[in-house]
Formats: sequence, C-alpha cells, structure tokens
Amino acid sequence: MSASTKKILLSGIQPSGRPHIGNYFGALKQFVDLQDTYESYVFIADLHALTSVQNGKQLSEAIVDVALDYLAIGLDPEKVTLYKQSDVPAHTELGWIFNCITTMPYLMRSHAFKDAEARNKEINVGRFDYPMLMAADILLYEPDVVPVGQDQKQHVEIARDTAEKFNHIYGETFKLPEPIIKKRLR
Ligand code: LTN
Repeated sequence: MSASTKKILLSGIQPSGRPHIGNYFGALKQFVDLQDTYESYVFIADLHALTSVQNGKQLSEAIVDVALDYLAIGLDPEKVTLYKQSDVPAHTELGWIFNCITTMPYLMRSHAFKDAEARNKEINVGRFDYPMLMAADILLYEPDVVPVGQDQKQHVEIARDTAEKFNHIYGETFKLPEPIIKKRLR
C-alpha cells in the first residue's frame, strides 16, 4: 500500500521519567507492531511533562531518554515521523482555541483531574487543561487511530467530544479518531 492510502496513527508519551515495562506493553509496543500498517506519527509530549516536572535539566534528559527508548524498542524513523511536541507550535495554538469552546465543569468531570485534585488541591492550570492540549495533539493530524494505555482512554474520548463540539460550532473540520486500547493481560 502506498503511503498516501494508509490510515493514520498518532500517539505520544510524556517524558516524565523513564518509560517502564507497563508503558511498553500498554502502549509503546503497539506503535512498533503497527508502524508498517499505518502512516505513523509518534511524539514526545514535553509540554505535557511540564505539568509535573519543573526542573529543566531533568526534563531535557527525560526527552532524550524517551527518544532513545523509542529507537531501542524498534520504532523505525524511516517509517515513522518522530518528533517533539514543543517543536510544533500548532499544538499549543489549537489547544488555546479548544480552551475557548470547552467549559470548566466539563473538564472537572475527568478522572485524571479528580485523581490529581484528590492528591493535591493546588493543581496547576496546565494540569487541569491537560486534555485540551492532548485533544490538539491528536486532532491536528487527523488520525484514524490513537493507540494508548487504558489510563488514557478518557483523554481520547475528550478529544472526540472536542472535535464534535468544534465541528458543530464552526462546521465540519476534525475527524473523530478511534482509540486502540490494549487489553490487560490478566
Ligand atoms: N497523556 C499521554 C501522553 C500524550 C498523548 C497525546 C498520547 C500526550 N498527548 C496524544 C496520545 C495522543 C500519556 O500520559 N501517556
């Protein structure tokens, strides 16, 4: 199949510490398994990591570690477009536009927000808004599929809701992506 007729896959991983075996089986392995079937975009979500890492040196190192791990597990840069989120300003630009069509009560219903708030009331605004940047990460590339771990399922649903909401307000623009969730082994 030529590149232009392949379906599109997009996913990312947050560089806040070294990816572990759970990330590997939960999400990363799927990127490798699917790289021949899909036109793939896989990125390092460094702006998302800023919601929890505020040490520049630590973040720079984690970015390089994730890049090395991507290569080590067998992602082929000849086949897959590998990039760093902050190198593409459109992610934050579209994230802002999504902020303006999304309500606070809607975001307050997210599991990730409730969990974070239960642990610490003083969560930062970036943390609260995490799903809007993630919706932008996804919808910009018009992917057909978004392979993620089980813990990210709701974030992909939020991206779908946001696409629908935008399309409703401004006219048909964004494609609704399907999550691919790996079943737990047991
Ligand atoms: N939230 C994800 C990382 C992530 C992502 C994305 C995954 C940021 N943007 C877009 C898929 C699509 C995580 O913590 N693993």
